[in-house]
Amino acid sequence: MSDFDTIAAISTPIGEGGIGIVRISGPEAFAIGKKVFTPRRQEGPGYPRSHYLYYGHVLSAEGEVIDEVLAAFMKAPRTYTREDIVEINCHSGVLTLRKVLNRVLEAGARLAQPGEFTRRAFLNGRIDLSQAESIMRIIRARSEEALRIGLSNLQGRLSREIGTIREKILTALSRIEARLDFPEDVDDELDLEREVKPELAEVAAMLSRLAAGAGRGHALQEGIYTAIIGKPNAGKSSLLNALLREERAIVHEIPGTTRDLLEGYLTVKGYPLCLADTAGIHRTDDPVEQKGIARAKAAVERARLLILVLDGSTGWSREDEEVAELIRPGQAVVIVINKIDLPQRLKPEEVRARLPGHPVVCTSAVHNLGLDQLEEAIGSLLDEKLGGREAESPAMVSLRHAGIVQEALALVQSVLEALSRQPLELLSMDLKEAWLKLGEITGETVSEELLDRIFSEFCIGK
Ligand SMILES: Nc1nc2c(ncn2[C@@H]2O[C@H](COP(=O)(O)OP(=O)(O)OP(=O)(O)O)[C@@H](O)[C@H]2O)c(=O)[nH]1
Ligand SMILES: [Mg+2]
Repeated sequence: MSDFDTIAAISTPIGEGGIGIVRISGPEAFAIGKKVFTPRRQEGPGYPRSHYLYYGHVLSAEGEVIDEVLAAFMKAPRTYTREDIVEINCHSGVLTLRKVLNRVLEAGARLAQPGEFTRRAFLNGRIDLSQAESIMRIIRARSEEALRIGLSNLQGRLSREIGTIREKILTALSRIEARLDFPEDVDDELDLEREVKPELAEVAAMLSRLAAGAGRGHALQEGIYTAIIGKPNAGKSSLLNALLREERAIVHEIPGTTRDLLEGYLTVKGYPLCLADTAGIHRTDDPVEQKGIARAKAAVERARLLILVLDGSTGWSREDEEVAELIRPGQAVVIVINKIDLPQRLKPEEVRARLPGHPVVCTSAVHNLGLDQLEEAIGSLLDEKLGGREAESPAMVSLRHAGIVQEALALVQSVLEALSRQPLELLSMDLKEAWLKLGEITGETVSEELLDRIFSEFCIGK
């Protein structure tokens, strides 16, 4: 496989739809496009004009019509990949798109790998790596804020911030290196503390700011896994249905109704939640129920947010105690006292005393009471846990970026601490490493394996 052959793929989702696009990119794109596409009108010597839409047909090698299409020929470099591109707008039937793609492959293109079009945009210097990654994030964004972050990163926001930081590290590094290379030229009195420290302190502050926003950015991008837990019959499935405003889960007065995990998506105060309804947790001999309970416990492990449902009509029980013991220290929990439409045997004060430090909300899942308060409580708790809604949203959204920033921050901090004690060689080594690390975000110092890993997460055709 070469980076410069001609590739093709179906670039729209597979399924029935208005249009589906087969995209071809590379040096042979125009030749292949002309081979498979026949314009309806007789075209003159200027054919095909760049960035112009032609009406016509894709024909098989035998001259049979495969589809009626619109084709665009786009000359490099003003294209997505900076190579010649041909896009064929077909009727979006699974079979039609496959046939058109096969015809294109038969005419000399190679099937593109996942993310290969975007990888070429990166390799050809149209976008840097963080911009390439933000394209995937835009496609996958589950909340308005995540989409905004993705778009601002595509426009180069993160790259600019990282660029500034790397520039500052380089300045500090060059001052240290100057002392290393020409010790005699440098005034011994010259104070490293004065020369390098302010620059590096600023770098550390900028990196900390980026790191602080990472958790929130990531949560907004990926969604927050939220488990609804509680003893059998507390009303967990009813609450899921009430929050999703649809009859998703089976609700029944028989305890142990829910056996398997059931998930649904919901946006609460701008946070994308993946809500999981779980089996009621209690001791049981029923093997199916036991499996369900094991899944419920795994969901608790995985969850960033727990909605612990108590039955207000039954009072505190040992089963509630056992469920509450599953909460991990530091885990975000909202406690719900459900069934407030019935005579109450569980007071919020008692719950607060038993499980201190968590917000308590009263609801009736069957009468849709208290749901707004529940959403409020979830929103405030997540604001608190994820670092609040700053005026400016965080730039970072991927764990990869967060990891790199953390590593670079640790290196810069260690240099700052050891500035007057350590040999200059060591300081310079650490700074160089921080500079190189940060280059992995924009792709300036990135390895082939890392590129493979990043782009393999893309979909085919992007
Ligand atoms: N009165 C009243 N009944 C409720 C309320 N919420 C749930 N119920 C009833 O309680 C019973 C159990 O509800 P579910 O939602 O199935 O409870 P669950 O916690 O999912 O139960 P399992 O799946 O068995 O663990 C059903 O008969 C519901 O109609 C409520 O707010 N008020
Ligand atoms: Mg249930």
